[in-house]
Amino acid sequence: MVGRSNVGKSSLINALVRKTVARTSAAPGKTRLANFYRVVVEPRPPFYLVDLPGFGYARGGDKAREEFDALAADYFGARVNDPRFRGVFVLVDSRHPGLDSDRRTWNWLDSHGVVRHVVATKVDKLTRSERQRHLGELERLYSGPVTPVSAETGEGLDELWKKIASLTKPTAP
Ligand SMILES: Nc1nc2c(ncn2[C@@H]2O[C@H](COP(=O)(O)OP(=O)(O)OP(=O)(O)O)[C@@H](O)[C@H]2O)c(=O)[nH]1
Ligand SMILES: [Mg+2]
Repeated sequence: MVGRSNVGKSSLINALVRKTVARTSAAPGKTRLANFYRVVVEPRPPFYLVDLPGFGYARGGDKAREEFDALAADYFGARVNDPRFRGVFVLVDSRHPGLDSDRRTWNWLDSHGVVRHVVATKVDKLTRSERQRHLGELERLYSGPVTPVSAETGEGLDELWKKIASLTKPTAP
């Protein structure tokens, strides 16, 4: 799970596994380390969901940003060529489509050949007309399908599980 601070990465993990495993907070900058969650859905082989610290967290100043950049470079640098690393969900806040920092992250992942998918969070907060407008805007900006989700109402979690299942399929030997 990759995305700006406070976009709902940790909440989405909790919603997916229907259990509070990840710490969440109304204030940005909650998750400070990469957290690995081993998920077992019988009879499939276990896999890991990874909750990364958010980017764009201003309060910690340059130091917090440097720390995240270093962690991200370290995290992805060490994994992009590892076949066990299956891809990234880029979480964007459905209320704010088209933020530069989200676009930069998407492009960075693209340039490193990372399999990625856009997840629009907090859709429960959108009005009906915003929903249509913002989701359309996101699909246009990211040139492809976007999965709208809400950790609050559970919307989109089934679709996300399907996506996870296809990403984590065992590869042929
Ligand atoms: N209404 C609504 N609120 C949400 C949703 N998902 C997360 N939130 C709220 O958004 C805030 C941030 O959620 P987190 O899951 O901690 O965000 P994060 O991306 O892990 O943040 P960092 O760890 O700081 O990077 C919390 O107050 C959550 O309750 C959602 O789908 N709907
Ligand atoms: Mg978090």
